[in-house]
Amino acid sequence: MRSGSSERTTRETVVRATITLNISGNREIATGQVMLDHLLDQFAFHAGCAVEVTARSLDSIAHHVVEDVALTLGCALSKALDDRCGIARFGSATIAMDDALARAAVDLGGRPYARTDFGLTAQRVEDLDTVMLPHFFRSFASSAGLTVHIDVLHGFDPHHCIEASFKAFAQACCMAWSPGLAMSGALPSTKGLL
Ligand SMILES: [Mn+2]
Repeated sequence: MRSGSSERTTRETVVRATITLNISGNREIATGQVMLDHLLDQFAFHAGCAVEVTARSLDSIAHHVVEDVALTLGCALSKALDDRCGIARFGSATIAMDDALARAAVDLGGRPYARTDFGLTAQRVEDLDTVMLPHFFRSFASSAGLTVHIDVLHGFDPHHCIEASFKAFAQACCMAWSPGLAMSGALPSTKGLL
């Protein structure tokens, strides 16, 4: 079973994260931010993984919590992927949520890159500043060792646009870390190194 845990303690936050792949287990997420909790819960459910995340802010700055949760969860994911042998490596999904249509493509090959276009004009959704969304995915990509491209193709309700993006990212990740039919347990790279 692929599982990984990570802890990050700074003068700004204390974050703990555990992720177990391909299991419909616990989703215990408490970051102190309701929209972030909601999005991570959607991610865990639709990626088919168990996720535990707790975050405590030491400086009451929301920006630091979002960034550090992304870094810590990404680090836990990298540990869960271990040597990355046998995974499909690539995944993609397009998800509809009422007016919103979001597409995500993922490469779990160890190359950190995130490009996101949420098409949002809203500056804030619930208690989340939307400027934090690209930052979340950049932070997650850097510590998880993944490439992600997210595009909201249509949509006018910002909550739907963001939630559909996390669901698409979740399904793309699930496809990418599931056993690759062509891989037979091998490293998914012709280079011989990820
Ligand atoms: Mn929602």
